[in-house]
Amino acid sequence: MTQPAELAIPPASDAPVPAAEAQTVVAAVLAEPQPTPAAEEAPAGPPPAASHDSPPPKALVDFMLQGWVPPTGVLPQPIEHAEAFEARRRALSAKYPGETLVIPSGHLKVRSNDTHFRFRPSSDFYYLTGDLEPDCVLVLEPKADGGHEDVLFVEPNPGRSDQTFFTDRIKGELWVGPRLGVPESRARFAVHRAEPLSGLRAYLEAAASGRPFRAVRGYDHGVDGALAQSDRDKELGAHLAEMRIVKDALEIEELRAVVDSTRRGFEDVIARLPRAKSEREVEGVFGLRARVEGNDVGYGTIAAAGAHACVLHYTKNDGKVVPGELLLLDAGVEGNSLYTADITRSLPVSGRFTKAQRAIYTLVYQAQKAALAEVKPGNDFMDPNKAAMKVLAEGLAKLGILKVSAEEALAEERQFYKRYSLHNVSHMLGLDVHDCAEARKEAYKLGKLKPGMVLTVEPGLYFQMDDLTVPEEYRGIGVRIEDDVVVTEDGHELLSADIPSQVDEVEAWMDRVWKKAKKRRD
Ligand SMILES: [Mn+2]
Repeated sequence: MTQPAELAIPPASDAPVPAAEAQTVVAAVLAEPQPTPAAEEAPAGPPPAASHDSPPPKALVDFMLQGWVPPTGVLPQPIEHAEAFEARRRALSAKYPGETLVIPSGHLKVRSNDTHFRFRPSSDFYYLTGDLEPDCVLVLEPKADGGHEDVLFVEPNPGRSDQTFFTDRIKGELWVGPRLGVPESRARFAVHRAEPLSGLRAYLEAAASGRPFRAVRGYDHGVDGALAQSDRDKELGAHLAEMRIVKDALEIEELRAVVDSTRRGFEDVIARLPRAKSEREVEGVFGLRARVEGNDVGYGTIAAAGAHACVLHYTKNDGKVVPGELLLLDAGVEGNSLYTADITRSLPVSGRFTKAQRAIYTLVYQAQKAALAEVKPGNDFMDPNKAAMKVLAEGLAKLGILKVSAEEALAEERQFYKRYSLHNVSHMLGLDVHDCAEARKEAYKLGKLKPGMVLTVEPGLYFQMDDLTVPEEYRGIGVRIEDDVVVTEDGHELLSADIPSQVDEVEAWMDRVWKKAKKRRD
């Protein structure tokens, strides 16, 4: 997936909050409770019901509350890799001595009326806890003797002790399945303490009145309402993004696994291509792999056939798949660990590139090769981009598409090559497809590549159907080649090396997949 050339970098401040300011932070909140949609914060009173529900008579409630196997009281085992999540919390703790830190998971989001999107926690919250449940809030509470205590606020699980298990269609166990509850969450996520969500507001108000705090914003109405905003929050967001910019060993393993799933998803699509009628079908086939092997796709699949490939984020996927054209497939499996791949291949629907497609494809491939050669520690983040754009500009001049020399086209004040290349070639990749977007410029776009960074390398060329500067034979051709790489101590490792990208190798790959699919059918 491509990203706009300019990253939005929020201003940041490290300045300590004055004590007086800290003491007034909750005033606004106390005066004015924040209205929230029913699904996003449990309202007082009867649990959420729909207009087509019937309220249960008292006799039914009494009947429903009895006759169940009593809970065992056995606490769950800690999640796998609990020590990696713990290490991240300690690293965060060390950065902010004496400050309260608040990181929410976020809430269910409404799709329409009373239906919701499948829940996916905020990346920072997941990175620090491994917890996938909605409405939770992680608080790092400073200890008197240094360090922090990890406090996880969660929705309690009343079991069969009140009627909500069968009447609450948002949280009831018989509506949406079981959730952990308070002591179970403490055991599962190996935090120091877990507390019921009902105590969060009073806790935050008390905590914020006594000492400086920072919160990750925009995910939780309760948190945003209870704590006054400041630049310190943005600094916390930037710091978390910068923590996540260099991946630990576990994260690189997770990324390796989702890139591999994504390869299988691409092969599913290739196997289907001879029969595929539409871009929707391509999206669906890839989506099946993503749901079978992972959590979901990490972003809206771009299944852009023919001239749709010239629209960078063509996620409508409402067109036909026509033999002779290219299919630009930009897709990534998001694993159950929420790390996502981000791969693009431009595939000839019929299995063979035409002469014009081959010429453009090869140019993009050469640009990617040049960019990859610049992915090594100590290089500027922008070095791969510069290398790719030089190759593209020279190629465009050679093809007669650029009417000025490559040098003139590359000049800062012209950048004419961008008419056809449109976007930069790299972004960070991890829990988010455009990972670490809140990092400060000097740590990301204007920074150096470091071992452990995972980024995409994805040059493209896009010739619009109505572009009179382009020879007719190339109009409507869009090519992007996108791979995922990890920076190593002495260069880089191509995580997607098993997904062919050289022009002849792509044709051979498609042949292989088709032969295998035929064998399975016979
Ligand atoms: Mn991308």
